Amino acid sequence: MKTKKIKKPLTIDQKISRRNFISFGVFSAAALGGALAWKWLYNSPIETITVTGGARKPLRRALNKTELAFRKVFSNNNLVKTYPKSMAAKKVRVNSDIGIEAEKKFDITAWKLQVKKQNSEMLQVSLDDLKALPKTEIVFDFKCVEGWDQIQYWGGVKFSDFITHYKLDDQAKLGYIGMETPDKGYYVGIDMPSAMHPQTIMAYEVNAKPLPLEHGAPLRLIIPVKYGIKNLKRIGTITFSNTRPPDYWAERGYDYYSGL
Ligand SMILES: Nc1nc2c(c(=O)[nH]1)N[C@H]1C(S)=C(S)[C@@H](COP(=O)(O)O)O[C@H]1N2
Ligand SMILES: [Mo]
Repeated sequence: MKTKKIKKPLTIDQKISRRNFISFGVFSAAALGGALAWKWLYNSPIETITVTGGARKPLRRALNKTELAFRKVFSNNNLVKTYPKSMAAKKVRVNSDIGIEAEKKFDITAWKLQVKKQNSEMLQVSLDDLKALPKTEIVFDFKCVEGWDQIQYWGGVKFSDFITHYKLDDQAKLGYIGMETPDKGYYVGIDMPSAMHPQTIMAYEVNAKPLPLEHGAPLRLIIPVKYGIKNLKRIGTITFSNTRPPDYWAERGYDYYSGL
C-alpha cells in the first residue's frame, strides 16, 4: 500500500518567513521593472528640436497622444467657467515681457495688426477698425503654468467675429493660427478649434480700461481654454497654416497644446 505524503502544516514562524520571501521577490521584480523602464526612458533619444523640443521621444509621443485624445473631446460648446465682474482682481498680475520689453522702442500709434493669408495676401487692421466690431467681455480664472491663477476681466473682439467680419472663413479652415509680437521675440501656435472657441478674444481692454503696455497693448490674445503661455501679449502678425507654427515655449520643451 502506498502511503500518501502528508504535508506538515507550517508553523507561524515559517509562514511569516515564507511571506517575507514572497513579498521580497515581488518587490525586487517591481524595482527591477522600474529600473529597466527608467533606463529605457533615459537611453531613449531626445526628440529633434523643431516646433517642440527637449523631451525624450517616448514622453513627447505620450503628450501628442494626450493632445489627440483631448482634441477629440474638445468642443466649442464647452465653456470655461466665468465669474461676476465684482470678483475680478483690481491689480492684474504681470508675468513676463518677452518681445515687449519696456526698454525696447515701440510706437503704439503706428501699430496695425498684420494678417497674413496663406496666399501671402496681407491685411492691415487698425485698433479703431477692431473697436468698431462688437465687444466681447469675459471674467475668468487665468492660469499660468508657473503655478498662479487669478480671476481677471478682459474685453475685446471675439476671434471668430474677427474671422467672419474680415471674410477669413477659408483661412479658418486650416489647422492652426500663428501669432507673434511685432519684434518677433515671442510667438505662439494655436490649433484652430481653440482659436475659434467662443471665449477666445483679442483683448484691447482689461478691467474696462485700455490695455497697459505691460499687459500687451494695444492688442493681446485672451484664450481661456489654454494656459497663460499661449495668451500672447502685443499681437503683431497673425498667420494661418496646416502645420504647427513655431511656438516659443514649445521650442523650450513645454507642451505644444497647453490646453486646460
Ligand atoms: N509677448 C509676450 N506675451 C506673453 C508672455 C511674454 O513673455 N511675452 N508671457 C506669457 C505668460 S507665461 C503668461 S502667464 C501671460 C501673462 O500675462 P500678464 O502679464 O498679462 O499677466 O502672458 C503670456 N504672454
Ligand atoms: Mo505663464
